[in-house]
Amino acid sequence: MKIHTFCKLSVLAFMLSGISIISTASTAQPFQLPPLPYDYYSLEPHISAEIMKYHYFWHHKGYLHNLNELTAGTEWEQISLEEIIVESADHPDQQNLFNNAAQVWNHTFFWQSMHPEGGGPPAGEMLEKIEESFGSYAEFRLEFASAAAGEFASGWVWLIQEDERLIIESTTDAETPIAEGRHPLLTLDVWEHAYYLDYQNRRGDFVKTFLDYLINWDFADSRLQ
Ligand code: MN3
Repeated sequence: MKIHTFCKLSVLAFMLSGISIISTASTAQPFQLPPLPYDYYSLEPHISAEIMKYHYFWHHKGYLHNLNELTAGTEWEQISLEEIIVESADHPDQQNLFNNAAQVWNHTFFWQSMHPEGGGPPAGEMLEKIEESFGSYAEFRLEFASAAAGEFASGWVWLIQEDERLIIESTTDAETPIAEGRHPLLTLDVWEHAYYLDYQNRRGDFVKTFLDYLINWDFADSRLQ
C-alpha cells in the first residue's frame, strides 16, 4: 500500500514536472532512479508502453523506495548501491535489503541491455567472443533461450564475462552476479511482470523477441574487459 501511494505520487510529480528524473552517482543518498535510456513506447511493438510504464514506475521505483526506507539513518546509507549488494548478500538477516538493492541495480542494468534498434547477432569483437565461447551465434541463442526457460520461477538470465570466456547463467528472484564480484555484460528480466501483459504465459516468445529485436550488443560490447 505504501509503495502504491508512493508510486502514484511519483507518477503525478513526474507528469507535472515534465522533466526526466536526474541520475546521480550511486554513492549519493537517497538513492535516485536513473532515467530510462529511451521512451516508454520506443520498444513497441515488442514491449508495449504499458508494460514499460508499469515496470519502471511501479516495480523499479518501488524497489528504490524500499531501499531508501531500509537504509535511511543506518550505516548502509554511507556506501554505494553496489557495496550494499555485496555486503548484504551473505547475511540472511539482510535479505530484504539485499532483495531491494539488487532489484534496483538489476533493473537499471536491464534497461541498458535493450535498445529500440537492437536484436540479431552481434558484430566485430563481440561476435568473435560469442563464437569462441559458444561455438556459434546460433548455439548462444539456444543456450540463452534454454536458460530463460529453465528458470522455474522469477529470475534473470545473464551473459557474464569470466576472464576471456563468456557464459550464460540464470539467477533466481533478486540474485545478481555482481554480489559475487562477477562481471555481467547484459541481462534479461524473466519475472512475469516483465512480459505478462503482452505475452501472458509465453515466456519463450518474449525471450525470442528480446534476442531478435531488442538485445543491445553495443552495451555488452562497451562492458567487455
Ligand atoms: Mn522486473
